[in-house]
Amino acid sequence: MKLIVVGAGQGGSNIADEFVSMGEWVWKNRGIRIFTGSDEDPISTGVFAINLGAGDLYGLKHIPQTSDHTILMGNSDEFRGRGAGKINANGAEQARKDSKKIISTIRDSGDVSTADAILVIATAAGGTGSGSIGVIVDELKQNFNKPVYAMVVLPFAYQYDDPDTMMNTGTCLKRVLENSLADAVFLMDNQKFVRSNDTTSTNYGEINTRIAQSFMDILCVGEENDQRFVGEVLDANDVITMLHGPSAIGVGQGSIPTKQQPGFFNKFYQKSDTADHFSDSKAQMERAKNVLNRTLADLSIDCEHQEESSTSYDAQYVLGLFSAPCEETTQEIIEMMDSNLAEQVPGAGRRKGTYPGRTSETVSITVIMSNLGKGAAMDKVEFFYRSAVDAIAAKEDQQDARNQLWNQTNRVAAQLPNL
Ligand SMILES: Nc1nc2c(ncn2[C@@H]2O[C@H](COP(=O)(O)OP(=O)(O)OP(=O)(O)O)[C@@H](O)[C@H]2O)c(=O)[nH]1
Ligand SMILES: [Mg+2]
Repeated sequence: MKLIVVGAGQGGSNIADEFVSMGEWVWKNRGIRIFTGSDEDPISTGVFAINLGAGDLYGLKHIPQTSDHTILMGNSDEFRGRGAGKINANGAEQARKDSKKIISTIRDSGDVSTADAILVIATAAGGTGSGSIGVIVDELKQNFNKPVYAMVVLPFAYQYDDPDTMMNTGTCLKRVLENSLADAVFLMDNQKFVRSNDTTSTNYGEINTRIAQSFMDILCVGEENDQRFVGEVLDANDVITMLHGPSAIGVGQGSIPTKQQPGFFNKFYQKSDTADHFSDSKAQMERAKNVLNRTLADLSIDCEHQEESSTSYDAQYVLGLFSAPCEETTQEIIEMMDSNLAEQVPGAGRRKGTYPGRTSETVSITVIMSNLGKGAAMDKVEFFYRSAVDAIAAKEDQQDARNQLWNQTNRVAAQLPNL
C-alpha cells in the first residue's frame, strides 16, 4: 500500500518524520516503497510536514526542510513563524487561509496519482496540529478524491488536568470524528505507548518509532513482489474496504528461540527434519497465542468492552496479519488467529493475511479494528468531550467571578478624580 503522509503541527510532523525513517529501512532491507514516488526518488517524496512555527520544523531529520516538503502556514500575518499559542481555533483558521498552498505543494511534489491513500497525522492537545488536521483532511479529500485517513494522537494522562489540553482534544476529536471527510480515524493514545520503564521525561522519539512501526507490515504486505515472501495476500484494497470510522491498530511481537545445534549426546535423539515434533508445533502455537494477546493488549487505544466478567470488542471489521518465517506460519496457527479474532470481536467482518519469511527471529501480528462501537475507546472519547465541556464552563465561571470582583474594585475607583 502506497501512502502520502502529512504531519501537521510539531508532534504530527515528528511522527511523519519517523514514517520516513521506517520507509527508508523498508526500502533498504525489503526493497519495497511504501510511499509514493518512483524507485529513483527519495523515500520522502510522499511525506510532508505542515506547521505554523518554523522552529518546530527544524527538528525534522528525514523530511527535507525545503518549501516543497515543509509547508509553513501563516507566513503573511501575525503568526509569522510562531505557533498557534495552544489555541486550536488559530490552527484551523491558518489551515483554511493556506489551504491552496498546502494542496498545491502536495500536488506538485508528492506524486499523488500513485497513492493508494493519504494519512494525515496530528496531536490533539496542542494548537496547530489539533486545529488544522480536520481542515487538511477535508481539503485533501475534496482535491484528490482518495481514501484519507486521520491519525489523532491523544495526550498523556498527566495532562488531563490541564484545561487547554482538554478543550483542544475535545474539539479536535469532534471535528475529525464527527465533522470531517476522513474515511477512518486512527486513535493513538500516547498513554498506551508509554512503557513503565520509560524515564519520567517523556521519550517522544521512542513513542513515535513505535507508532510508525505499527504500520510497517500492513504497508509492506501488498507491495511485496519477491515470491518467497508472498503469503495469503492482503492488498491495498482489502485494507481500504475495511477501514472506516474510529479505528485502533496494534502490533505484538515475540521472538523465536534459535534452534539448538545438536550436541554429541542429543544428536542420537535428533528429530527428523521432515516431520515436526508435536512439541514443536505446540510451542509455535503457544508463541502465536501469546503474540496475539500482546497485540490486543497493545492496541493504540483501549477498546475492549466488559460485560459480566467477559471481555470482547465491538467493531465492524477486524484485520489480522501474521508475519513470521514460513515454518512458523502453519495453517493451524492462522486458523487459531482467525477464530480467536472471530470470538473476541463477535459479528465483525474479518480480513486475514500472512507475510512469511521477512523476519527470521520474530513472530509478529498486526491487528486493526475499525468502526469501533461500544467499549473503552468510545468511553475515552466521551471523557474528552465531557472534560472539554467542563473546562469551558469552569473557565467562563472563573472569568465571571473575576469580572464581578473587578466591578467592585472599579466602583471604589469611580470615587477618585480622573487624571
Ligand atoms: N507521540 C508524540 N506526542 C507528542 C509529540 N510532541 C508533542 N506531543 C503531544 O502533543 C501535545 C501537543 O504538542 P505539539 O504537537 O507540539 O503541538 P502543535 O500541534 O505543534 O501545536 P502548538 O500548540 O501550536 O505548538 C503535547 O502536549 C503532547 O501530548 C511527539 O513527538 N510525539
Ligand atoms: Mg507547535
